[in-house]
Amino acid sequence: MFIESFKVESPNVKYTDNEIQSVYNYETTELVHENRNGTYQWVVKPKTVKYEFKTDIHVPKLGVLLVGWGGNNGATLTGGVIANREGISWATKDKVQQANYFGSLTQASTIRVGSYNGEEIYAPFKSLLPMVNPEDVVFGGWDISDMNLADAMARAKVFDIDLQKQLRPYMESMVPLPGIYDPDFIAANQGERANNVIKGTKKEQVQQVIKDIREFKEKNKVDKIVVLWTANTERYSNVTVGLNDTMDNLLNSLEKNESEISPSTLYAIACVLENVPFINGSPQNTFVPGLIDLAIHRNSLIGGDDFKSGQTKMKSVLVDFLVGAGIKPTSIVSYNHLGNNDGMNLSAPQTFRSKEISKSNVVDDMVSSNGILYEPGEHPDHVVVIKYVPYVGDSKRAMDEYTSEIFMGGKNTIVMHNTCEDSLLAAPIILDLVLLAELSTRIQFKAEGEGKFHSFHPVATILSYLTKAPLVPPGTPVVNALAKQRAMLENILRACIGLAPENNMILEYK
Ligand code: NAI
Ligand code: DG6
Repeated sequence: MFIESFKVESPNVKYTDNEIQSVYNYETTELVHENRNGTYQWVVKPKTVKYEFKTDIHVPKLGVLLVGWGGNNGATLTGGVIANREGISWATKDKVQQANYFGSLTQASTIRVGSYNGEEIYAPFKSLLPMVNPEDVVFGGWDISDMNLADAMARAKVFDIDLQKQLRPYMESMVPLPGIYDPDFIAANQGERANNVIKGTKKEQVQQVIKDIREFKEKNKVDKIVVLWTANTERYSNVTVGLNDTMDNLLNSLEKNESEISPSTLYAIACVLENVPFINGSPQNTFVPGLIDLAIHRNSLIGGDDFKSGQTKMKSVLVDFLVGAGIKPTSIVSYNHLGNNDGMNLSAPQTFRSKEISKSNVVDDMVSSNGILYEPGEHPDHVVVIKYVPYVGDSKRAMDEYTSEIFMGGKNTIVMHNTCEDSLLAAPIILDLVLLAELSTRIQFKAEGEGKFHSFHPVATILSYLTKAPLVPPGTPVVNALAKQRAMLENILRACIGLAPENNMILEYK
C-alpha cells in the first residue's frame, strides 16, 4: 500500500518550528586483532554510539547552475522540469505521454515505512525529510556555446517533437553565460562550439564565475545555489607537487596562471570560495588534492564523480549479486557506442581515458569483499570500449558480457544489451544530486562525546549512489555496490527522523 506522507512519534524525535531533532542509536562493531594465548585472532565487539541529528526544515528557494547547460543533459533536465511544472503532455505514436520524473530516486522511488494489517506500507522517498520541489528550482548556467536552450534541446534530439514544440516558448529566452574554455582539456573536435567564452587569466575567470553566481542569486532572488558540472569530459590534469597538491599550492598556481589547472577545477575553486556546493558529473579529476584540501578548509561541499546512469549501474548491481551469491566473475567486457556530442568528445584518447578509468574501478569493493573467491590482489579482466557512431545520436547502445566461474569448474556467461537515450537517464540523476546536496547542507549531527553539532564532511559521500566513482574523504572506503549505496543514503535520512535502518528482518512475521 502507498501513503503520501507520515510523521514519526517517538521520545527520540522532536519537531520544532525550525528543525527536526532526533536521537539515534547507531549499532556498529569494533574490530580488534589481538594476541590471545600466543595466537592472533579477530575479535568483534558490538557497540552502540548515540548520535543526535538536527535538520533545518526551512526549504530554501534553490538556484541550480549547470556548467554545460546547453548540452544534451542540461537541455533535457531543464525541459523535463518545465514539462512537469507546466503539466505538459504530448502525443507519441503509442499514446498521450504525461511528464514524469521516472529515474529520479527522490521523486519517483519509495521507502518502506512498516507493516499495517499484514500489508507492507510504502511512502515517497522525498517524504523522509523536507526537500526542495524540483518545480521551484531556478535553472541557469554556463556554456562555451551561446545556443539558447530551445535550440539546444532541438540539437540534442532527445525529446519527441510535439514536446519540443510545447517547450520552445519557455526555453528560447534561456541563454547560457559564457564558460571557461581551454582547448587543451577537451577534444579538439569541440572547438567549433566554443563561441561563448570567458576571457582573461585563470584568476580572472574564477572571479567572473563568482560574479556570475552572485548576480544569478541576486537577480532570481534565490536563497541558495548548487553548481553541477555536466560539461564535456576533460582529460585528467597532472597532479604535481607544488602545483595542485595542497590548497596553498593550488591557489598560488592560480595566481601564476598555471596552464595545468583545468576549467572544471577553476569552477570548483570559485564555488568553494563562495561556499556553494559543487558536484562533478563527469569522470575527470576536477578534485585534485589541492582542491579537496581547499574544500575541507572552507567546509564547502564537493561531490562526484561521473553520473552513474546505465551500464555502470547494472554492473554495480550484477557484480554485487554474483559475488554475493558466491559466484566468481572472471571477465567483464563492457562495450558501448553512442552518437551524441559526448560520444564525439570521448572519441579523443585523452578524454576517453578519463571515462575508462571511472568505468573500470566500479567493481573493486565487491571483488575485495570475497576472499573465498579471489586471492589478494586478484581481479577479473575488465575491459571498457566506447565508440562514436553519429547515426544513433543520444540513443546509447551498451553491450556487456560477464563470464563467471561457477560450481565445480563450470563457466557461466551472461550477456546484456541495453538501448536508451543517455540524457533521459542522466537528467533525473542530476536532479537527485542537486536536491540531495542541498538537503545535506541542512543536516547537522554529533556523536556522543562531541561537543558541538557539525555538518557532514565536505566530501559528500552521501551522494555515492548517483556517481560511478564516488569521491570520498582521504582514508575512507569507497562503496560502489548500488544496494549498499542506496541503503546508506536512505538509512542516514531515516536516522534524521529517528527511524531504525531498514533491516529487512520482518521478525514480527517469523
Ligand atoms: P554534451 O556534449 O551534450 O554537453 C556538454 C556541454 O558542455 C556542451 O554544450 C559544451 O558546449 C559544454 N562545455 C564544454 N566545456 C565547457 C566548459 N568548460 N564550460 C562550460 N560549458 C562547457 O554532453 P552530455 O551528453 O550533456 O554529457 C555531459 C557530461 O556528462 C559528459 O561529460 C558526460 O560524459 C557526462 N555523463 C553523461 C552521462 C549520461 O548518461 N548522459 C552519464 C555519465 C556522465
Ligand atoms: C559512453 O560511455 C558515454 C558516457 O558518457 C556514458 O554514457 C556515461 O558515462 C554513462 O555510463 P554508464 O556506465 O553509467 O552507463
